[in-house]
Amino acid sequence: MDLGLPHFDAELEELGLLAQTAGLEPVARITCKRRAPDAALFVGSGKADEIKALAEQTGATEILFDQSLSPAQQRNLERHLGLPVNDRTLLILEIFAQRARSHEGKLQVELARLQYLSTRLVRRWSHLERQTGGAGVRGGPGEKQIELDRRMIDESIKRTRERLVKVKRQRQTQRRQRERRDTFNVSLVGYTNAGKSTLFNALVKARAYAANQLFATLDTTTRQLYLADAGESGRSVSLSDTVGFIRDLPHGLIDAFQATLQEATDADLLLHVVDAANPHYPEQIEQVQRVLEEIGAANVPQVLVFNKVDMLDAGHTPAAPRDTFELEGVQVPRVFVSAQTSAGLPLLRAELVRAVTQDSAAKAVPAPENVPAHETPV
Ligand SMILES: Nc1nc2c(ncn2[C@@H]2O[C@H](COP(=O)(O)OP(=O)(O)OP(=O)(O)O)[C@@H](O)[C@H]2O)c(=O)[nH]1
Ligand SMILES: [Mg+2]
Repeated sequence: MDLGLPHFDAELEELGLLAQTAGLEPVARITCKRRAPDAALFVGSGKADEIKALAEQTGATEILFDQSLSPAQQRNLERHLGLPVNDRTLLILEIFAQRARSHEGKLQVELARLQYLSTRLVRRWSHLERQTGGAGVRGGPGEKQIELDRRMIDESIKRTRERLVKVKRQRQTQRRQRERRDTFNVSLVGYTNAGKSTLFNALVKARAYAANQLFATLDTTTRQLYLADAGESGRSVSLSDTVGFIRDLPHGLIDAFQATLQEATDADLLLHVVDAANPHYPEQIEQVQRVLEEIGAANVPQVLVFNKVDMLDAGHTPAAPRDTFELEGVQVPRVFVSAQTSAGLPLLRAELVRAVTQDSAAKAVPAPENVPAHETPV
């Protein structure tokens, strides 16, 4: 069951898909309008009773909120409804925990979970601090316990970070080796479920896990892609498939997945894959742009790949298979493809060849000529 404002239909749909990805089955949804969330229950008590009745009627075993709940609201709701209550952030964390396969992925998820937990404790802690008398008496056992928990969590965060730094260092060594090989690095980015892995497989004839789920991919896979038409002897580029983005990606996750997301920051070119058959693709493009900014990849050149053209209705088929699309005031090349039927893939390859050739040309120019006269080369 989910809760949100009526005009956030798409967001509720996405919450449902997230729930399914986590192995839950949505049985009912309920929305409510409120000027401000209730401090104790998030919703009003009348609405809470309504949720309870609906849950009983549908046999729901868990309640999901699309919005973030404070620890107090979560506890109060669980008490009021007699069922476990979770929010979107927790759901995403749960999915990441289920999906993580590599050592690095597991460490990243663990770090995100610990960070989430630690913010909750901080809030609960300040909540207790404000009370004098009552349950959280100053210096009482509850307070000591929280301080103990805090210290343990801080310790775990520190340890997990250190382990991650080690793994990251290995990754960076690999990256440096790649740079030495003078490879052109292409990264697939895009909203979750846009078809990145399917496109990756179609381009490099690999078999990365693709599924109609959110966050099917958590770990980065990289393969060489040979472009016969690039230059006299052809050239190979390295193509990486990586984790998908989603609106309001929990902040701890961005931080924890920095190493994985770094793949995009270090790329020479981003193939920004868009699910063109999803009516909400403009919002999804915007969300992806926001994450790219956050990880410092906003200035990496992009090619927009409008995927799933095989699913477009007759009235919505593109006028031209290749054009440009305005992205934050910049005209970006756009190609329409279907990763599933391979339609448009030759055009996409041609786009890659163009980018690689341009890059080679730029690199072929002797360095001093690249420097404007008024600047001193260092
Ligand atoms: N009809 C159609 N379906 C596609 C196409 N490309 C991908 N799909 C489907 O879309 C779903 C998601 O594809 P994935 O390749 O797993 O998407 P992704 O972007 O890698 O998703 P995450 O790893 O979860 O972020 C799968 O069910 C694919 O079969 C396409 O061109 N046409
Ligand atoms: Mg994928």
